[in-house]
Amino acid sequence: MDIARTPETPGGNVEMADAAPQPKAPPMIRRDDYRPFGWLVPETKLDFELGLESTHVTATLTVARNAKADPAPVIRLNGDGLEPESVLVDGVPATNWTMDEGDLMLPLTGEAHEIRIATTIQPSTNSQLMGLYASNGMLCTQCEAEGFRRITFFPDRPDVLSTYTVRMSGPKAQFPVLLCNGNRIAVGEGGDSHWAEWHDPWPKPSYLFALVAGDLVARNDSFTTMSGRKVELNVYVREGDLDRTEHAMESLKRSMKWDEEVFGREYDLDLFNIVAVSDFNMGAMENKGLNVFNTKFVLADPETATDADYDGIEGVIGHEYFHNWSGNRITCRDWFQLSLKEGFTVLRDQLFSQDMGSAPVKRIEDVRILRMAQFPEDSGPLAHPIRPDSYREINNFYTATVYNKGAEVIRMMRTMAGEERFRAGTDLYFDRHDGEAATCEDFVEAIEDGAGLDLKQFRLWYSQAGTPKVSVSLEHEGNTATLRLGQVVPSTPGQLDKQPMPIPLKLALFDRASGKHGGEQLVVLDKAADTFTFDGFAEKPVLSINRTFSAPVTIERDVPREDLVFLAAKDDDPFARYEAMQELMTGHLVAAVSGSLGDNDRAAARADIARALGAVIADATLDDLMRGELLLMPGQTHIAEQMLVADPGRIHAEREALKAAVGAVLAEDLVAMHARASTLPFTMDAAGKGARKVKTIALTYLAGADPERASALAASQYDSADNMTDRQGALMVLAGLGTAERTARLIDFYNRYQGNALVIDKWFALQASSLHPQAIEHVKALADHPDFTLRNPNRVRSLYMAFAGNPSAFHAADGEGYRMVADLILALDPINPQTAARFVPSLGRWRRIEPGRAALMRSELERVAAAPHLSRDTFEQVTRSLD
Ligand code: 0A1
Ligand code: ZN
Repeated sequence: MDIARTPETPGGNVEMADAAPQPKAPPMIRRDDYRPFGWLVPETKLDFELGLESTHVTATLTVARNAKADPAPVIRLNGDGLEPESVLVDGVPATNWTMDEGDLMLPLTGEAHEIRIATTIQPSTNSQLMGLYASNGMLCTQCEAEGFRRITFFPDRPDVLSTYTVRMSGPKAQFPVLLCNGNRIAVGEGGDSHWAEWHDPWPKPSYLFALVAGDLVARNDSFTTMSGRKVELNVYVREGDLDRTEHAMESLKRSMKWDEEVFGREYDLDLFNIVAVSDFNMGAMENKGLNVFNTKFVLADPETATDADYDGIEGVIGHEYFHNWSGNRITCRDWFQLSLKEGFTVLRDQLFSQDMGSAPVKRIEDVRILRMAQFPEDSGPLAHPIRPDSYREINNFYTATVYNKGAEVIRMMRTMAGEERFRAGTDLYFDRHDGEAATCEDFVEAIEDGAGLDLKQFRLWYSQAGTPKVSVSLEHEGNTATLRLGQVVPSTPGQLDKQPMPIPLKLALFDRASGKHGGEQLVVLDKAADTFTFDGFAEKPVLSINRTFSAPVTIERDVPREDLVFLAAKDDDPFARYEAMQELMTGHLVAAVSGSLGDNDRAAARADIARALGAVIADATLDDLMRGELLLMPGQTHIAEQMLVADPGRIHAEREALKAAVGAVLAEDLVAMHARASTLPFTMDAAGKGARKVKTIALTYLAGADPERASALAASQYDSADNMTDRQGALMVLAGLGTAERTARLIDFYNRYQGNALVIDKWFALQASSLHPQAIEHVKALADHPDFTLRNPNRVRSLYMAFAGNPSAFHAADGEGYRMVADLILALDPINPQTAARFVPSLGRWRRIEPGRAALMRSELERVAAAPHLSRDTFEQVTRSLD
């Protein structure tokens, strides 16, 4: 039954005497309903008496009427699961307060008051990991988006900025380190206890508050800013982890320098602390001066972290650091503006990583993430614009759309303006809105004014959901090439009619004979259809379009295979080369799956693909990092996205068959590439990383064609590995095979790294994502493993996210995979709703899956929806998915 619509839609819920009671839907929050808060809170004083079981909090707020808001006789102080122990107004106990849905409603008569409220919270039972919680004996906080209200009563909304002074006290032995935002201004001790007082001079919203208390050690360093100020830097971890923090610290210093050079942004406190915690719902959090990180994005050494882990750490450290300006100095007016800070900061971290390593490879990786995570969101029931119009639970909107598509939208502005003018736009934005809670509209206006762009129509990218489809055809007559472009922005839930949007497309027209083009051009398609002509082509050129992925769209074109082979080999834009290779393989797989290929056509396509891949292996002008990208097969999600309704079983079979065919044709080339790359010693430079990348890719193709040979090679790569990239790559291939080498290496891996949580996460994930035909059984057994727990989000993700992303297992035709994920959601929801709700989208794709499986997926969603006491998070995702 459709419980989403029943409580809210007028007339949609016909009350019947014998109908089961409907759960009450959490209220819908709407962007249009924004009103400024009636009160300002210039100062906030917090006093924490810390304990794992029980922490006593006294909050003293100075409040004053907000002249820019409607008069508010009652102040609403948000609370979640709190009980006020005492409420004082101007030092006098108040009795006239009431409670409303967890919030404290306090009538105030004057222009300004001091409010003091005491509460007691229980960090050790806080399994949601929002607010103040215990993790491995330490205390830490997570307040974005609405966690602060689980600590004390407060106007917990991003447009209420306050200056915080915080005192915390607790047992010295248990909590030798006491940290908060800003600068430590006083310390003291008495008996077994000690205290510290912190002051943050920068007004901030409550979601940026942070506190950490625990037995931690720090890697210490410093950074001198462009104006010559020395900033103390610390990366705090548990004692045994200190020697795995060097990369994090170096990444932080590189981020600080880069933001000065590229965006002119200087750090604004004398201290910057990072703390790593092992229980964390997300990657990391940008609390002012006290970033809290998931250990996954701090700890690394070559023995335990892969090259991807190293890159991830650099990117996330950069991301959180860059938030200091794009997020903290300028924050969001309300949560609908989340992409203001997240889209912009993702773009900033992407550009940073591009500059630190291989720019084209980073661009390809970012596009792959967008296609894997965001395109399905945009074409499914949870589609929303980068600036949503409504939500029930804001946690559900920390999405690939808000983050990654948000970054693409700003990247398009940068492409249209050029780097220099874009910088003028961002300078103006930082200047104009420093210290404010701003909107996406403020950002667009600043870019318009600063960069000199007209973004009137471009604003549609903020309000329209859905990935535009751009149709492309090229005709040739005489000396003229005519390019016809069309665009359709697909309907999405709640948005049936869409306007055409400006789509900046970088393109080049290649001369077939010379393999050269006369210069890259930028065309902006801003109508439903348009035509562009290009003179001076005696012969029909080869079109390279959406180079560098200049717009987040799907290109639909009928292009001869030989043109793709040409571009894959000759395009001077590395992204376009990758794209041509992907298109070559995707085009074939889509045709093969939809049954439109005869045996001869199939064989011819496979031969062409193998030849193109062989050319990539042989191309001496490529470095291995890029070679690896060109050799990657398109993921199953990407292939499924090309079809209206997909059959995961058939896609999997065709994709594996192509892999096997290529592996057979190129066996000797792949083995030679593996041997050549294996001679390189371990280094962290591009050559070293590239060598490791192509080694494992070679194994994956070989595994499809000749499992015994691949297994032997993988086992030897595993046994001789002196780094985690090689070892994990080899084990990934072995985990998918039924050979003798598999079990021994899996046991060895576990024994070798037992006790190292981040590596044991990999051990779970490798098995859950494996191609092994019994992967489902393995996942069930792993769920009963003593190291598995629903209380640690990293562990849950390592088993179940990996499983939900493993098409052959998750989409088992009998629906067992769907049942397992629904069971997980139901078991996890009462413990950690935020993480539980993140598993819903995998089942929510049912409309795009063949009818047999679709019915099974839907019925699992219905089973979840029917459960009593669902969290707001899961309720919203499940009901939207069933709508
Ligand atoms: N602002 C953080 C993301 C984040 C959001 C919510 C969290 O709470 C569970 C934690 C982190 C970022 O973009 O890094
Ligand atoms: Zn962020």
